[in-house]
Amino acid sequence: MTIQEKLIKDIEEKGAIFLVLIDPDEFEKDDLIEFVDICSKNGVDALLVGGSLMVTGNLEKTLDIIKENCDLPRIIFPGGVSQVSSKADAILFISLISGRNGDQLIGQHVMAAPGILQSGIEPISTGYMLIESGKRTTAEYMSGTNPIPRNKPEIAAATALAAQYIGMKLIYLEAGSGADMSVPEEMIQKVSKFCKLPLIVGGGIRDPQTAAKKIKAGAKAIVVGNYFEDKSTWSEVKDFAMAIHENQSVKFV
Ligand code: 1GP
Repeated sequence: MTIQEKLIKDIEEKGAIFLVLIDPDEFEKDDLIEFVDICSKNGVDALLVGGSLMVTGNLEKTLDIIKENCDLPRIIFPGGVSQVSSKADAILFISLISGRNGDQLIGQHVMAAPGILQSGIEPISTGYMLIESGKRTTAEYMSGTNPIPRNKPEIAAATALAAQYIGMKLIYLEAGSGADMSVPEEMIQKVSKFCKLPLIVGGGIRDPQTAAKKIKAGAKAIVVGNYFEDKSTWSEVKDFAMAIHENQSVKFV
């Protein structure tokens, strides 16, 4: 079974899935060992690994530590073309479809594709949309693009539908790591009504209640990163998982 098939199967069984984002720049080895153990025992469905900057270049080391300490799928969430590694299980092959920067739509992909083939990891085609969330985010700045205005759900819905027609496999609505405001429920509702691809929502989600609201609106995967960079929050991993898995199961056709 591919990682994409496993994610879909988990969504169908649990209603929605819980993805934790690990930024290799933010974790010391001992903390990482402890944290991934907590994740694997408390309902996290897969780990995303990556970051917009990756200052320390610890991607491979981080992937190794995760593999040694838990069985969760490791999916690279790349901030750039250098973030490809055979030590992962899969990579979100992201096109920044909210923007009009050709390099982020296809240019980086051309450079990354041979390395992905060589690494043997599974690329998962993902339509990635930045959504306005208060302050300007790292992702907006680094990509040189404008986000979709948060009061324009119809633009997000049309963009997601276009990605579905193009043949992408997942949609990711992104408010940005540590965003002041998460993706609005109204937008999630509209996108999930128009587009039949599994919808990932992340950025600025800091409590299980907010995660549950996104699921109720139609999200099929919730990403939490920044909030778990403070050890004192790790006891809440289970609460997030329960809030996210609580809902009815679904079937993708
Ligand atoms: C960022 O969507 C992810 O790319 C997660 O966001 O770090 O704010 O949880 P947070």
